[in-house]
Amino acid sequence: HDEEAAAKAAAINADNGAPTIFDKIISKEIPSTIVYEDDKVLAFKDINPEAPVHVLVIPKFRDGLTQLGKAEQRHGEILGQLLYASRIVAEKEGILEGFRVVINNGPSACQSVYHLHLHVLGGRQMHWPPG
Ligand code: D5M
Repeated sequence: HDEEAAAKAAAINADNGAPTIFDKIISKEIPSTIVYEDDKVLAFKDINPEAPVHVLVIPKFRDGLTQLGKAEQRHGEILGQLLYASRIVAEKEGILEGFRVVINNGPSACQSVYHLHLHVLGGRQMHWPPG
């Protein structure tokens, strides 16, 4: 249906190396509510929150990481920094006691933006399994 078609179109664009909306968030051409920032990582509130706390953590330099499935050995350091930044976000947002980190990889997982991002979710009781 529509959601899947949009996700597949986005995946094709990603394979072409097309910029994404996150480049404009990093350059601050598009405003966002920044929760944490350092020289490698940016964390900002998701525009369509699925929980009281919903923050996206992204690398400032995509470096081929359109999605987790494209990760290579050389990405190990930034992958670790992203995961650690998600913990900093959880603490800043007051959800260190219970939070979830999600990466949607590819069309069948409903990835819509092809610039790697971690979703940090919390502030309510989370459920398992996810949909
Ligand atoms: O998640 C992509 C996420 O990106 C989705 O939850 C909406 C969010 N998004 C898209 N545009 C914006 C802007 N402009 N600001 C903040 N958040 C945004 P995925 O895992 O690819 O489905």
